[in-house]
Amino acid sequence: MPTETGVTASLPKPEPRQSDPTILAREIVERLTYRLGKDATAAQPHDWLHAVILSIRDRVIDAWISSTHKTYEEQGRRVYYLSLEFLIGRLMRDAVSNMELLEEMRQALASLNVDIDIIAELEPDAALGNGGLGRLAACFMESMATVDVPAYGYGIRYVNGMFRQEISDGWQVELPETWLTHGNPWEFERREASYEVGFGGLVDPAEDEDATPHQMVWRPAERVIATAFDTPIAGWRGKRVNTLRLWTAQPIDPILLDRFNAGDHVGALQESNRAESLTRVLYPADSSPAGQELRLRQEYFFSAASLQDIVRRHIQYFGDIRTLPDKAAIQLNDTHPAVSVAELMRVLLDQYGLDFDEAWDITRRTFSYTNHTLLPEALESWPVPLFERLLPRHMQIVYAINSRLLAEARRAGGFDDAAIGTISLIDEGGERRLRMGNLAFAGSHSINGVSALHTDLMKQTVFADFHRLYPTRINNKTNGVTFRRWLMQCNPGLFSLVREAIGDRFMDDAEGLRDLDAFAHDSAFQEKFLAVKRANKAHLAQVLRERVNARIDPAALFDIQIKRIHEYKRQLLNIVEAVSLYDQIRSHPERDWVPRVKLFGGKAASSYHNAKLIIKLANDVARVVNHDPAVQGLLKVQFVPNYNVSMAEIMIPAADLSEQISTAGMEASGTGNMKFAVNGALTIGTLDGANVEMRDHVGPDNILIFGLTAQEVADRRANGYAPRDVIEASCELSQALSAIRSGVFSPGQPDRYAGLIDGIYDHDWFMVAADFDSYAAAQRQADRLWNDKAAWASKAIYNVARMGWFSSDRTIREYARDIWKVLP
Ligand code: B1N
Repeated sequence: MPTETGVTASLPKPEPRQSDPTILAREIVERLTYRLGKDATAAQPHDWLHAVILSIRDRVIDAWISSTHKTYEEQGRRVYYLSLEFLIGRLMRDAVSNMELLEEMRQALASLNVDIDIIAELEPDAALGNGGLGRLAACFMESMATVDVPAYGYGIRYVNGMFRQEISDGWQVELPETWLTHGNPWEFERREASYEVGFGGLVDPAEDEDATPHQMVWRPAERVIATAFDTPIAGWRGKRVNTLRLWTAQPIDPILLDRFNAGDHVGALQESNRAESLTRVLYPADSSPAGQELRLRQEYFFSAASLQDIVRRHIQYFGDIRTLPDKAAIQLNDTHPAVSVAELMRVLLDQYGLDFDEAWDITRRTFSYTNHTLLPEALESWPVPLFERLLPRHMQIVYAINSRLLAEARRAGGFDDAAIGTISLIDEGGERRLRMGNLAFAGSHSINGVSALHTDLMKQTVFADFHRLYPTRINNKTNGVTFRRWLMQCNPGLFSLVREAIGDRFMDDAEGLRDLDAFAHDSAFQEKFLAVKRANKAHLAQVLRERVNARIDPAALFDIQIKRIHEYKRQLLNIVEAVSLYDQIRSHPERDWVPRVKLFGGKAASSYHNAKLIIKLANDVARVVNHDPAVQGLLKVQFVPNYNVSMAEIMIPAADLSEQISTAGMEASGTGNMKFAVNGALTIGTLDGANVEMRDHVGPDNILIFGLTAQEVADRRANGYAPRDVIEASCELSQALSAIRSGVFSPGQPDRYAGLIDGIYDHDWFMVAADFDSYAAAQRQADRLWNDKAAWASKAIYNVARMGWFSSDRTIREYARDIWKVLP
C-alpha cells in the first residue's frame, strides 16, 4: 500500500485525470510504449490488456493514496480481514466499472481498433479460493471499499490457485492453474514489508531480571521470510481504495553457497525450495479440513506475518500496544487463521512483557470470528503432537488459555464434565487434538454465523455450551454478494433495462431495486425482461458450443446447478430426478413436456471419491440422454467443465431455474443462490441456509420450496430413518435408482454406481430419498409455471426487485456497526 506518513501535503499533487476517451486512448498507448516497450502496430492482444490494466491501475492509485491519507488523518479503527482464500476472479472490468470508465474505455479501445470484450477474456481468473468462503472474502473486499471502511485483506499469494478441471472420459482430471504466467500487472511487491516467521525449535524462560513469569523465549529451528504483494481494491465510484496484502514465502538464504561450492547443487537449493513450497498451492478442499502439516504451516505463516504487520503499523502510529483493540479489528474468516489468537498472545506476553490477564483481554477485544460450517467433519482440529512440534510456544499458551477457560466455566456453574469436555480447547476423545473452533471462539468477542438458520443451529449444536457460558457473543451476519460484479457487470442487458425502468438510485443503494415491483405485471416490461434473458441464454449456448461442442436450445428452460460437488449439496438428487424425468418422457411421449436443459458445473476435492463419482455419473447420464432420439428437444444434460468465477458470470445471467437443494441444516448460507435470484432466476430449494431469508424477501409465491426442514431432518435421523421403505414407496424413485444401480448409464462397467446407490438404500445420510418426491413435485410445478410466460416473468421480476437486501454492502454495514464498531 502507499506509504502512510502524511508528510506529502506540501508536495505537488498529480493533476486530476480526465475521463475523455481520447485521453484514455493516449494513456493506454503511453503505457504500451514506455512500460511494456511495445509499438502499437506490433502489439498483441495480451499487450493491450496489460496496457489497459496499467492505465486503470494508475487511476486507482490516485484514489488509493488519498484513501490512505484519509485513514491516517482519521486515526480511527482499521479492519483486518484474515482469510486463507480470496476468490477474486478477473479484476479489469471490475476496476474500470468501479472507476466509472466502462463506456469511455470501450470507446478509447475501439479508437485503437481493440475490442474490450476480447482482451477482457484474456485476463486470467485469480482463483485463490475454493468456493463460497473465498468468493465471500472477495465480495467483502469490494464492499468494504464501497461503504468506506478502512480495511486490509490478508492472505496467501498462491502460485497455483484452484486447479483447472478437465473432463476426460467423463472423469475429473486436475491440472495446475498458472495464473501468473504472463505476470500480474495488478500487484506491487513490497520488499520493505518483510517479516521472519519461525517453526519448531525450543522454548526457554526469559532470563532478564524484569521478565514476567509468563515471558518465554522461543528459538525456532526453522525460519522463512514473508514478503508482501499488494493489490488495490477499488470500491464503487472509486470512493475508497483498500489493500489486499498477500504473502509469499522466501528462504532466508536463497542459495547455500558452501554446499553449492562443495558440489551439492541440489542441497544448495533445499532451503529455498522448502520455503517456496509453503505458498505454492491452495489446498483444494472445500468444507473439509485439509489435515496435513503443510496446511498448518500455511495457516501459521500467514497469520504470523499479518500480525507482525498489524502490530508494526499500530506501534508506528499509536506507540502503545495496549490501545490495539481501539485501533484494530481483526476478523478471522473461519478457523483457518485461528492460530492468530495464540500468536497475538505470544507477541503480547513474550515481546511486550504484558501479564497474562491483560494480554488475554487485549486479544479478545481485538479478534472476532466467522463460522462458515457446522459439518462435524469440517471442523478443524490438529493433533496435539503435530501442533506442539511445529509451534511449541503456542502449545504452552493454548494450555494456559485452556486452564483459565475451564476454570471460568466451573466457576460459572451449570457445566458438568461433559459440558466442560466440549468447551475444552483439547479434544480428549482418542488421539488428543486441538480444536481450532474452540480456540477462535474463546479468543473472540464476537462469533457470527452466515445466515439466520445457521446462527441458530450454531447456538444449538457445536457451540451450545460456549453459548451458555458467553450468551452475548454469538450473532448473525447473513451473507451478501456485490451487485457491481453480480448484476451490473455480468448482466449488462438486465442492468440497462432496470436503469431504464427505475433510474439510477439502486446503483448506490441496492434496496432501491424494490421500485421494480411496479413493473412485475407490466407486459411491455415483461417482454423486454424475457428478451434480455433470452439473449443471455443464447450467449451461454454459443459459449458451450465453442467450448464443449454442446448444442442447446436457448428456448428451453435452463436449469442450473453450479457449486462445489459435495454430497450434502445433493447434485445426486438432481441427477436422479433427471433420470426419472427421462424415464417418464420415454414412457409418456404424448404429454406436453417442457423442454429443459440441465446444466451442472463444479469441482470435486481431489481426494473426495464420491464427489468425483457424481461428476462421472452426470457425464454418463448426459451421454445416454443426449443421444436418445426419444427425448430429443425435451431433455438435455450437460456437465460444464472447469466452473470458475468467469464461467459463473456467463451462466448465472442465463439461468431460469437455480438449484439450491442441500439437505436442510447443512449449507451454512450459500451465496450462489443470491446471485441467481438477482439475475432473475427462480429458485428451487430447501429451507436451508440463506434460502430461508430469500423466501421471506422475495415472497413464498416467487420461490419453489420443497423438502424436509432442518428440524425434520434432525428428527428423522434421531428416530431411525429407513430409506429403503421410502424408496419402495416411490415408484419413480425406485425406477431411477435401479436404472443407475444396474448399469443403464455405465454399460461398460455396470457396477460403477453400485456403492453410491447402495449408500442411499442403506443409510442415505443426506436424505435424497426422503426429499425425492417433494423435489420432483416442485420440478413439475416449475414446468407448469413455465408454460405461463407472464406468470413466470412476473415472479422472476419480483426476484430481481426484492433481492436488494442481499447486497454485501448491507452485510458489511452490519459487521461495521455491530462487530468492528467502525460505522463510517
Ligand atoms: O462458506 C460460504 C457459505 O455460503 C457456504 O454455505 C459454506 O459452505 C462455505 C474449509 C470451507 N464453509 N466452510 C467452507 C472452505 C474451505 C475449507 O478449507 C471449509 N466453506 C464454507 C460463505 O459463508
